Amino acid sequence: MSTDYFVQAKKVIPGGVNSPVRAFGSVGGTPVFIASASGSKVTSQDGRVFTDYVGSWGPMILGHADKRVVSRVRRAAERGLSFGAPTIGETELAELICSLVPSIERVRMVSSGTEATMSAIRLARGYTDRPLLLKFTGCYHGHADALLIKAGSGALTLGIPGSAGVPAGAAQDTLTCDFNDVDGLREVFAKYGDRIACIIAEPIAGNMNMIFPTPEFLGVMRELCDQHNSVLIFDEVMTGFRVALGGAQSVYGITPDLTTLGKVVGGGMPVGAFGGRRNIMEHVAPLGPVYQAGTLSGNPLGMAAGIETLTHIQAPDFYSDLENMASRLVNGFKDAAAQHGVPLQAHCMGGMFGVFFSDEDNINSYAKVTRCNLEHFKQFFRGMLERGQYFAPSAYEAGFISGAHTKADVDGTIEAAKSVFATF
Ligand code: KE4
Repeated sequence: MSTDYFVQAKKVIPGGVNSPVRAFGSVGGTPVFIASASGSKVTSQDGRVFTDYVGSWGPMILGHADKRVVSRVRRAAERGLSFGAPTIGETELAELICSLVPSIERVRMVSSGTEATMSAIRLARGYTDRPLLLKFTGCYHGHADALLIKAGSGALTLGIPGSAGVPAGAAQDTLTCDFNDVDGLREVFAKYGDRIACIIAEPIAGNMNMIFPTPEFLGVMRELCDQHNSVLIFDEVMTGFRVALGGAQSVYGITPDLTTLGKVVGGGMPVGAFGGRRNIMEHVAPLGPVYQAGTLSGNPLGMAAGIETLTHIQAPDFYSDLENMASRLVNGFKDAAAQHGVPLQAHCMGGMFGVFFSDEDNINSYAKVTRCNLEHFKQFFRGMLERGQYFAPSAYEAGFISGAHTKADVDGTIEAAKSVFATF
């Protein structure tokens, strides 16, 4: 059973997991040890099958073990795993990224979203010769010291929005503001504008569940960065190729100076990327003075998975089909909850969705998210797990649907939700 695997894992791995949010810390019980996955399903080490709405936290947009992706990765592996030298696969993925995200004129591959955001911030500081960065409460940009300030995702889940080990010197140059607080954002720039190197923002916040920007919020970021010559970084590690083919920036029509990518861009392999305006990116070594490097950056297997994934998400109707499936799910949840008098809000964009146990409508702030009913979430999470439905073990994470999810999958999930809500 998973309990035995967990006991064994904890003897050699802190908390038995290689990333905290996987530990089921906020929902209780033992994490499910996954043995395999295919399409919309994951299979546990003890043989249970679940319909999966985590998708490895976003990367598996085509579905698990997509035959085209696996085949390309296998062929790449047979030619060697890593060379530490340039390969044409890196150029091919870079060209794909630049073609799909027009604001990206030059792009550098790394091996995680954390590396992407960490590097983008160093680049913004080097380009502007300024120290301050501005992030938003509840947003998560990976675990680099300067970004573990009022962070979301696992940090928020575990109630540690900061972190031990981050010295004051690393945190002192990080300013924070509430997501969607336009007045607060203007005040911060009025006070610090000429020292702010960059804003880093999730254009749709996906690490305090899923929070949309208000109509003016992203535009005001762009206006203030232009006014103060600060760099606007959209962290699209989660939203990139997830909410739309061109990411959130293509939905809202706001052009950032830099974009960070992860998750989908690697199709399940360890790939991240940062890119943007040529005149900024040319400050990156070896062209410029901002150092950034990585032994496995541009790894051939990661490039193979990314190329195949970014190729197939361009299929006609891929995103409309994805959003139709996500809409079917969230509308099914809302109807099921209403039938049983369970306060629930839910929304989606592309293949990403958020579900909130709250009677407040228009959940558009960190404060509203933290007022959601955590006990209801735990009851939902555990009940759904018992019914073969695998959701993120945290009330502060978004959910994901893949191109492999079928109406039968989603209708089965909705039936399971009806059965769970009947127990509320
Ligand atoms: P990674 O270093 O985990 O590849 O990416 C960090 C990151 C950066 N930016 C955004 C917007 C992100 O969502 C993430 C990572 N997302 C979390 C899930 N919300 C990863 C899951 C985990 O930490 O295990």
